[in-house]
Amino acid sequence: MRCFNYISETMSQDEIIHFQNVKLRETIHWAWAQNGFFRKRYTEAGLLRLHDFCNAGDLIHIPFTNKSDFRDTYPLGMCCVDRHLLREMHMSSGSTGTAVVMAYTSSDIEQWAECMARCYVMAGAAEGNVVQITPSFGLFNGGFGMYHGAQSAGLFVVPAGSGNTERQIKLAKDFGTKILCGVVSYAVRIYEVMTTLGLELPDLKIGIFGAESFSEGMRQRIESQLGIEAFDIYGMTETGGVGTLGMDCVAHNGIHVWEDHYYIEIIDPVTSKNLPDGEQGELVITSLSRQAIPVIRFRTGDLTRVVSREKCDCGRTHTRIAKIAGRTDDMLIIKGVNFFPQQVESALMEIPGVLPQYQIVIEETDGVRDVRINVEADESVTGYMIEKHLKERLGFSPKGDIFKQGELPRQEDGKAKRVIYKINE
Ligand code: DLL
Repeated sequence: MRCFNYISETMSQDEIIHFQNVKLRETIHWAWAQNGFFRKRYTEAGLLRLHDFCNAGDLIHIPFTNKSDFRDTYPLGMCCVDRHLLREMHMSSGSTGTAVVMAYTSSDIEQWAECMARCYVMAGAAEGNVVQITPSFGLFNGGFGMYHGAQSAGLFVVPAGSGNTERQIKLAKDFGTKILCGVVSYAVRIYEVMTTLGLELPDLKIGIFGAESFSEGMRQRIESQLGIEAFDIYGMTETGGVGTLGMDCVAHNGIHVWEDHYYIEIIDPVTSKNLPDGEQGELVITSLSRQAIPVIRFRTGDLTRVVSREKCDCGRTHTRIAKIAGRTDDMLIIKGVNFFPQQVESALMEIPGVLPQYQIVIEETDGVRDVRINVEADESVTGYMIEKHLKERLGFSPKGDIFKQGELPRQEDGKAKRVIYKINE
């Protein structure tokens, strides 16, 4: 078994717990000492003396943080170091348009690179392999994170950035790209452009994709289309970017969270109470080694569950969580039925002949919501087939239209917009 950091990736759960307790204390104390935002929060919650915080069991006394805290303190109100120690920043605007900023010291960049390098090696990357990075190199954390990690893992980077898909395919052929990285929908786009233009498939081996809804059905489609093994990489601006929260391994049975860098909790999104392993809830993260902007009990909004804390077949010991099932703020309620966009994706990918381009259109007329599911499919697929399958899977049968390949809008840059809201006046 090859690891980027064998000792850290295979330490026993007892060692992990001990290590986490030490690092949790350090992080809580660090934030208290360095930034009034955290001090005020702790004090308001009744934590008057730092010595009251001893180990993970005391976390329940620490208040949660969330995206609004980042937005309210824009740009650097939660920063815990002197500004002259900052070396990089990234930012996500999210659907509301208000920015969430993450800033990095050089130690934070090293920590990010280490997490991302572990992901590359976990996927099978070896020194000198060519990695093509397709997210943009800009405020979005995807491009730079994949770059920092590739440098640490000793890979040869083709920093293609976003868009210009025809050139991406040529680069992959000319430079012998082995590892293709990007957002999920871009993997679909690359295959589509290849087939539309009749281009020959580059000899790719590994795909590392994330940043969006990524059903198992979609993962398998991408694998068979591009002839690669596809991995589900996870991370977010607030935790330090792509790869910080881990990836699935060759066993493809859950995402290994880098637990020596992040402490995870799963809570009931409504009651905020901690849930036992196995139950789906909202993922809450406390960073253990981030300097500039640590996250403390950060409510990610992402829904998942603990799959296993046992040693994995791959030899790694870090806890596995399930694929992200959706976001707490993504849940759609139509005519009394609750569902997540990813459930629609999973159901659609089960229908042979349905292509991986779809839209969930929420129409609201006089305050009443309805949904249409538009999807691209080949001629063998009928509207009845889709309605019947969605009824079986979701419990209701939304109407929608079938489009030919290439008819639904595409995005070459950033995350695909799958859910569209239309208010009819
Ligand atoms: O999307 C980081 C990233 C870049 C991950 C490239 C993977 C690949 P943000 O823009 O801050 O950062 O968005 C973070 O995207 O809270 C999830 O809701 C979603 N997300 C990220 N990875 C996955 C995934 C990047 N593998 C938000 N599966 C997160 C499902 C994901 N959702």
